[in-house]
Amino acid sequence: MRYKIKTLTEFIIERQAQYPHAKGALTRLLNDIATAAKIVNREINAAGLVDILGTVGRENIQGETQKKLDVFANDMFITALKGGGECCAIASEENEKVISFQNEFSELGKYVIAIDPLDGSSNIEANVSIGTIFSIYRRITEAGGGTLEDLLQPGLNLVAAGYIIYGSSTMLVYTTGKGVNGFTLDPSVGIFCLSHPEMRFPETASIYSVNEGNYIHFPQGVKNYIKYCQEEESATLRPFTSRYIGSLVADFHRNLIKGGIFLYPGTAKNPNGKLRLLYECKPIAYIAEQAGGKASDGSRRIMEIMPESLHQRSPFYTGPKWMVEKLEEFLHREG
Ligand code: AHM
Ligand code: MG
Repeated sequence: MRYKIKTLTEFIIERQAQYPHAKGALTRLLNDIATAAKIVNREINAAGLVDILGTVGRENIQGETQKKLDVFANDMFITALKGGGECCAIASEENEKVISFQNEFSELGKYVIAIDPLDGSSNIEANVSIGTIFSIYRRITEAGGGTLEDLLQPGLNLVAAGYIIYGSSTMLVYTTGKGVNGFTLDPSVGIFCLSHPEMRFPETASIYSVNEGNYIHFPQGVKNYIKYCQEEESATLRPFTSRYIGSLVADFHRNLIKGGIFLYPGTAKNPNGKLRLLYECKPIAYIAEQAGGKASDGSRRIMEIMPESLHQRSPFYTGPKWMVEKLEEFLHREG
C-alpha cells in the first residue's frame, strides 16, 4: 500500500533537482500544461451539461469541422503557455502556422511546443475517451519569438513529451527521457497524483488496434500482418484481440497498459496515412520508446524523421518492440 501520495508537481521538482544547472523552466512549463489540462478536463466533463457540444461552424487547416471543445482546448493551452513565459512558440493541430510569442516576457522562453489540444474529438458526442498530446523542444533560434525552424526538429531532440487522457479517470502520462510516469487526477482536490510509476509495455501482449474498415486499401504487408494476428498459435497468444477506439491517446494508452500494437497505415490514396508527425506520432513515439517499445513508419524510426512541414502526416506503427518488428518483417517481405 502506498502511504505517501506524490503529486505531479513534487515529482517534477524532484526530477529537475537532479540537474544542477536546471533553472526550473521545464518544471514551470509542465505545470502550465497540467493546469490547462485540468481546465480542459473540467469542460469535457461538463460537455453534456452545457451547450458546448456541436460545431462552431468553421474549419481548421485540415478541412475538418472544428468542435467547440477543440477550440476551447486550443485556446486554453495557448493562453497557459503564453502566460507562463517559458515557451516562445507553439505548433497546434488547430492552427495553420506557428504561433509565435512576440511579447517581451515570452521572448525569453527557451522552449517550443507542438500540441494536439484535443485528439480524437470526433468521439466527444459519444462520451468516448479523448486526449491531449504535447511535445517540448528547446528552441534553436536565439532571440525573438520562436519560428518554424524551432518546431521542425527530429524527435531525437525532444526534451519531453506526454499525453493527457480524458477517460473514465483523467491521467497525465509523460517522459523527459528517463522512463514514463503516469499521474491520475484526483478530481476532489484537483491534483495529479503519481499512480503509474515507471510504465513499461508488458512482456506478454495480444492486442492489435487498427481501423479494419480501411483493410481493402492497406498495403499488402499490413494485410498479411493482420491475417497473422488472426491466426491460431498458442505460443504467441494468437489469435490476438482486436481493440480500436478511434482516439489515438486512448488506443495507445490501453496498449501500453495491456500490451498491444497500434497501426495507422498509409493507403494508395493517402500514402502518409492520417496521423500528423509533429504533434501525434513523434510524442507518442518518444513515450513508446521510453516504455520499452518501438515506433516506426514501416521502415524508419519515427524519432529520426526530420519533419519538413508543420502538418505533415506519416504512417504510424507503435507498440511493444517485438510486435512492431514482426509487422516490419511483413512490410519488408512485400518490398
Ligand atoms: P483528430 O486529430 O482529427 O482527432 O484525428 C486523429 C484521430 C486519432 O486520435 C485516431 O487514432 C484516428 O484519428 C482515428 O482515425 P479513423 O477514424 O480514420 O480510424
Ligand atoms: Mg489529432
